[in-house]
Amino acid sequence: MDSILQRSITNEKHQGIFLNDVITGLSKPQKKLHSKYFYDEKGDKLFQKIMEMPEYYLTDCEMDIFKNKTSELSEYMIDGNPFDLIELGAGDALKSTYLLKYLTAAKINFTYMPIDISGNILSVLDRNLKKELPDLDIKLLEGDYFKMLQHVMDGSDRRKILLFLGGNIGNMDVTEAYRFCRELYSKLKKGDLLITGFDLKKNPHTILNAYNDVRGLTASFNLNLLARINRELDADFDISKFQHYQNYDPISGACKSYLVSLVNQTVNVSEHQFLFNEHELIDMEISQKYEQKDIDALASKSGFKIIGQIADSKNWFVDSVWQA
Ligand code: AVJ
Repeated sequence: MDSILQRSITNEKHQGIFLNDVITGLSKPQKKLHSKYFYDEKGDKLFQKIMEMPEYYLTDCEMDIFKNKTSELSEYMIDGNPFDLIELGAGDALKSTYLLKYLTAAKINFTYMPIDISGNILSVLDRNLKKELPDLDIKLLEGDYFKMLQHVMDGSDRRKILLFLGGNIGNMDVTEAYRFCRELYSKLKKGDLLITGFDLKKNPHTILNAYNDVRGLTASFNLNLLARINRELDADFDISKFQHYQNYDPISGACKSYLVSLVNQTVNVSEHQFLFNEHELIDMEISQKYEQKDIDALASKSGFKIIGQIADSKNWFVDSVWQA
């Protein structure tokens, strides 16, 4: 089976958008960088290491669901008609592979369509899946979620099931998450499904420890974005003059990471100059934690109906099944 690699934009255009986002973010009164840019080759590797840390429970929890509750999960998906299984931000698809194996073994007629902005990770995924599941019908989509989703929807009348796993929705604040779900809803047809992972509120120490790890991997993950900007955008951040600071607010559920400037300094990015005062922060990432009422509100406000939900054995993480 041939997997067609669809690309929405060229590399040069990618770089242009990256530069523009960095300049815009660092020009704000509260300096901000977007965590979606954490994932270059180095960042991918650091995130792999983060997922292997015992403190970082999210992956283990969702793995528990996909490994041990696969049949329950697939019951929501199977209705006798062929469908497209579209994974937003597939990465290495470690979790979804359990589902793909299950559906393939059950002779379900579906096409797997992973969407990712990293073409590098998609080719790795393709190679691995070809080995493990030679009969899987797969179509790789490299680029922006909504552009690729639109591309897939155009002229297709097959049922769609979207996967948005790993607590990726956590990288949006509550308003952004609502806009995101609303936009997904507007692209889907009635009856289509969205399956999303939510990391739940729990003992605040457990949450903070997952992001404030003693080995400093999360710190390196954040600092790597400055290094990436140096590598790709002709910039001169002195990485040793920034320090990672992590914070969790158990009331709002926002787990946030910042970089603190340790001195007064000037940083050049292409032709632009940015002044950092000592102690000034760059807002780097949010990992939003949810409680059930927040999930219910998000689903109904964006037009979906919750038809099922599967938790891991500790009840720390859920995959929520929504119908358009
Ligand atoms: C990939 C968004 C789920 O927020 O938990 C891990 C990224 N950041 N450690 C998360 C991340 C710091 C992760 N997600």
